[in-house]
Amino acid sequence: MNVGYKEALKDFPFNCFIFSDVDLIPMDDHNFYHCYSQPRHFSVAIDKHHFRLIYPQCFGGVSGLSKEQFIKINGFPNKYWGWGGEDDDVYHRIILHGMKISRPARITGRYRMIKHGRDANNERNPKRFIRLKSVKSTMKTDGINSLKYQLIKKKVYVLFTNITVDVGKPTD
Ligand code: NGS
Repeated sequence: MNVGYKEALKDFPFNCFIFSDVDLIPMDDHNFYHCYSQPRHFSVAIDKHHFRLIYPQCFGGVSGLSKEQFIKINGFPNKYWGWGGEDDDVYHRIILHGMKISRPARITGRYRMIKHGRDANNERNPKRFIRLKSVKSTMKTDGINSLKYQLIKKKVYVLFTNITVDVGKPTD
């Protein structure tokens, strides 16, 4: 997410960023992908979860933040390796900065999740729960201001740009 933000800004001075899991397909085109006065959670009703929000603090799937909102929260954390928790970390960052989550109505925010197995090297991250306990202090130093990566390949297509990067290995 952070790499996408950084790389997109090299191409154009965007002021709104939508982050979407690649397995989520919106079902209703009234679910407008633009930025709102508060950070937006778009994927509120996923078929896999019986078209319900699985918990009120959920911010995973498809989300959108203005550049200003993104900078305020120092972007996404970089210290979550493997599956889970990074979106909950962002939820806490938003709340800790005095913002609220904005959402579409359940009928509009419906999605289909493409069925797939777990990606190789994307096991559940056992450290996610402990990390989530210290967001208030870690958000200041872990985020867009500490992002490190090496650009390997950038291929521009008509509707999207495919970026390959090396993000290194976990250090703690
Ligand atoms: C929570 C995860 C989130 C994840 C959400 C939905 O449990 O990162 O499930 O996942 N949080 C933690 O593990 C702490 S889903 O079933 O849609 O793949 O986004």
